[in-house]
Amino acid sequence: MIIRRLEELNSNERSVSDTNWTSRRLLLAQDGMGFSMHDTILHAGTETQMWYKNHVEAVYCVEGEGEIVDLENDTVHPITPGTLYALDKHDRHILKAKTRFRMICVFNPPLVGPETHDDEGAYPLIRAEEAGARG
Ligand code: 9YT
Repeated sequence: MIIRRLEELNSNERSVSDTNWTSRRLLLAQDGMGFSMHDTILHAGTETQMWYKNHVEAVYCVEGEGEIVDLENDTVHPITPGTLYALDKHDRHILKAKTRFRMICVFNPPLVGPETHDDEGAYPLIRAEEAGARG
């Protein structure tokens, strides 16, 4: 069994930040669950364009207010606590945080740890074996 607490992740390599967000990576590929799980804070006022070509992702909002723009069909959906979106078709999208936004994110295949967005808003596909024994 794995027990892990958010406060343990805030100051180690499982806490990854990019310009618009900080992601605490609770479960990673090397934990052997078949998915990764992240507690992500998006900063107020930010707009982040993403396209997870290599992953599917489900995102559950637990704090804050904003919206998602589905760039596949130019629709906009409000996102508030209790709303889930699932990128089952690798959908290109923009996430707009009106306030500080807190999301629980699940990725398949799982992230291995250090990934940040590339120019297209994607994460590269890194296999756990390539990443070695990253914590
Ligand atoms: C909601 C959101 O930003 N999802 C992307 C994942 C997040 N940036 C992370 O955990 O790396």
